[in-house]
Amino acid sequence: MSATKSKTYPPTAAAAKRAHVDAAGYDKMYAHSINDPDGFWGEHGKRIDWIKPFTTVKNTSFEPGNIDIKWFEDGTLNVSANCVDRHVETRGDQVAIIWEPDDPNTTESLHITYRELQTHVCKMANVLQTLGVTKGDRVVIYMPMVPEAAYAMLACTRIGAVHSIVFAGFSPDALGARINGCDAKVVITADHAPRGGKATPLKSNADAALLRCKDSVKCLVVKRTGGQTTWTDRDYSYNDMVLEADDYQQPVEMAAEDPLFILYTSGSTGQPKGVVHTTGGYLVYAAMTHEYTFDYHEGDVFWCTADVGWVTGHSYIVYGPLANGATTIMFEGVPTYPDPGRFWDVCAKHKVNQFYTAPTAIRALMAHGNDWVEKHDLSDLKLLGSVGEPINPEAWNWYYNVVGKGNCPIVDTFWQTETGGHMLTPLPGATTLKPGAAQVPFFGVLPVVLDPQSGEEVHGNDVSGVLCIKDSWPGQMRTIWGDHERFETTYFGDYAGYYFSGDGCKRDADGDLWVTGRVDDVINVSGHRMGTAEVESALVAHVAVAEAAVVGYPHDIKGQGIYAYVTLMNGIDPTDELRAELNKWVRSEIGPIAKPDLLQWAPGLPKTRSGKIMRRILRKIAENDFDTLGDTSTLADPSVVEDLVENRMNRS
Ligand code: 6R9
Repeated sequence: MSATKSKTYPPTAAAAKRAHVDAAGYDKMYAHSINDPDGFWGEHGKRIDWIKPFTTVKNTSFEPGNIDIKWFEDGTLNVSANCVDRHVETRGDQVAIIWEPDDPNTTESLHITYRELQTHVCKMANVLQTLGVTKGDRVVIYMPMVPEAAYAMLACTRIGAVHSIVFAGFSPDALGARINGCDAKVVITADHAPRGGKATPLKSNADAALLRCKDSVKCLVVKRTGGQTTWTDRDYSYNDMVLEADDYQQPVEMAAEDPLFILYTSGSTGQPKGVVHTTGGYLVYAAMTHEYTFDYHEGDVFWCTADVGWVTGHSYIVYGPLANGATTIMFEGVPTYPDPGRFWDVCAKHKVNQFYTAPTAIRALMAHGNDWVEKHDLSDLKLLGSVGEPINPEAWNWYYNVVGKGNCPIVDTFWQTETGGHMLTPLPGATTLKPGAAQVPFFGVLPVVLDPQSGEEVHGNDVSGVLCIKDSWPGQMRTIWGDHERFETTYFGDYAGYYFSGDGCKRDADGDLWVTGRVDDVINVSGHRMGTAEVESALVAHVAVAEAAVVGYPHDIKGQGIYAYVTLMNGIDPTDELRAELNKWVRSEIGPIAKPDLLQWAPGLPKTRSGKIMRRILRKIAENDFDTLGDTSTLADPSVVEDLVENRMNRS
C-alpha cells in the first residue's frame, strides 16, 4: 500500500472545537500570509511588546550575492521583558517553569512562578554584569537541564548579551572550539550534570576546554550536585555571587535585528556553523508557532522533552512558551530512567496538556511495551508533537493510539536550527493527519520542490525533489557567525534565489509534503545532526588512522546509526582493542553522540580515478544492500569493494 493510501485522520471533534484555526481558517490565514506578508506579519508582530514599535515589516532579499534578511528592523524590544516582566503583572503567581529532576526518588520537582522567575533572571543578569558582560558580548552556556540554564538564557537577553549554548554531552574539545568560535567572555557551567542516574563532570570538562582559550575567559559555576570540582583563578561561584546580586536589573533596549543567540550546528563539510538568530523576528515566530501548532491555550501545561542545547529547547522550552505566558516543563532526565514509564509518569504528575518529543524516543519506548504507558493517567493530554526526523508510520500509530488513546492529534513538525521555528506541520484543528508526513507549511512559509539537477521548480502532485523555501519568514537565521559568505554559499549557493534545506522531499497526490531525509552528508542520529565530515576528521586525527569515511545506515531506534570505514596506517594491526580505542577517541573529540555504531576496517576505500570517495557505494554496503551497488567501473580499484562487502558489519 502506498503511503498516501494509508489511513488518514481528520481533526477530532474536540480538537476542531478547541482549535485556534479550522481548515477554512488555515486556508484564509495562509493565503493572507503569502499574498501580503507585510500586512500579515505587521499584525502578528504585535503579539509581543515593543519598546519602540516597528514601522517597517519585511525587508529581505534572496538575490545571489546580496542575501540580506531583516524583519521589523526599526522596532526595539527586550526578550526577557517579553518572556517574563510582562507576565508578572497579569499572572505573577502562575507557574512559569516546572523543573523535573533526573531522579524523582531523591529530588523534588520545582515550581517557579513568573514573579520568582523575574527575580532569578534579574539576579543572574546582575551577576553577569558584575563579571563585565555588556551588550553584544557572547556568553557560552554549558549546563545541565536545570532552571539556571533558562535564567542564564533570559539574563543574557536582559542585558543584550548573545548566548551560545553548547549541549552538555559535547566534549571539552567541542566546547573549546565553540568558546573560541564566538570569542565568548564568560562560560556558565555547573559542577556536574546528572542524567539517567549518571553524572557528567561538566566543570572539569569546562576546565579542559578553557585550557585552549584566552586567559581572560571567566567561568561561572552553578552548584547542581555539590560534587567535587577543582577551582581555578578564572572561576566564580554563582551561588555565592547571587547572594549579593540586586533583585532588579533594567532590561536593555535592543534593536529587532540585534543578535539574540548563536547555536552551532553540523553541516555537510568542515567545522560546525554558528547559526545566528536575531531578536524581533525570532521571538515573534517562536511565539506564534508555539501557539498555533500546539494549539496552546491560556493555562495549558506544555512539555517539550528536548535539551536546551538544541534549537528545539530554545524555541519550545524557553522562548515560545514563555513569550506566550505558558507553564513550561524542563526535564533533566532521560526517557528510560528510573524506568521506561518516566515520560508518562511526568505527564500524569504535572497534568501535561501538550507533549512534544522525538521519534527516536517514541521508538525506544514502544519497544518496552504498552504497560508502561497504560499504568499512568494521561487524560490531560490534548496534543502530541514529533520533531527531529521523519516519524515512521508504525511509531506514529503507537504514539497516536497507545499514548494519545486516539484523542490527541499529532503534529509532525519539520524545521531546523536555521529556521528558528516550525516550517511544515499539520495544524490540529485544520489538517487531516497522515502518519509520517509534515504535510503543510506554517503561515508565511513558501515551500517548493526543486529538481536537484536542473534546479527548476517541480510543479504538480506525485513528484519529488529537494525541499527549498522561496521567500523569507521572520524566524529565519540571518547569517553564520563571522562568515556571511559561508551563509550564502551553504544555503543559497546550490539553487539561486532559494533557501535550500538540505532535505529531500516528495509531494503526494493530494499536495501534502513528506520530508524524506538529508540529501547532503549530514546524518541524523536520534534526532541529532552530525556531519559525516566531523566524525571523519576526528578519526583521522588519531595516529593509527590513515583514512576514514563515515556514512549513515538505518537503525531501528536511532533512525540512523554511524557507520565508519577506517583505513589504518601501514604496519598497524586492526584489533578489537584498537576499535574500542577509536570509539573512545571519537567520544572524547566530539562527544558520545558521535561514537560510531559500527566500525569496519577498510584496507582501501572505493575511489574514483580523481580520488573522490564514492560514498554511494559505502552507503549501500552499510545498508546491507550490496546487490545493487550500481556502476563500479569508474573506480580506480574495483576490487576494494569485494573486500568491504565480504567484511561488512551490518548483516541485518
Ligand atoms: C528542529 C531540528 C534539522 C534536520 C532537518 C531534517 C530533520 C527535523 C523533521 C525532520 C523529517 C521532521 N528533521 N524535523 N525530518 N520530519 N518532522 O531538528 O533541528 O537539529 O537543525 O535538524 O532534522 O533533516 O534538516 P536540527
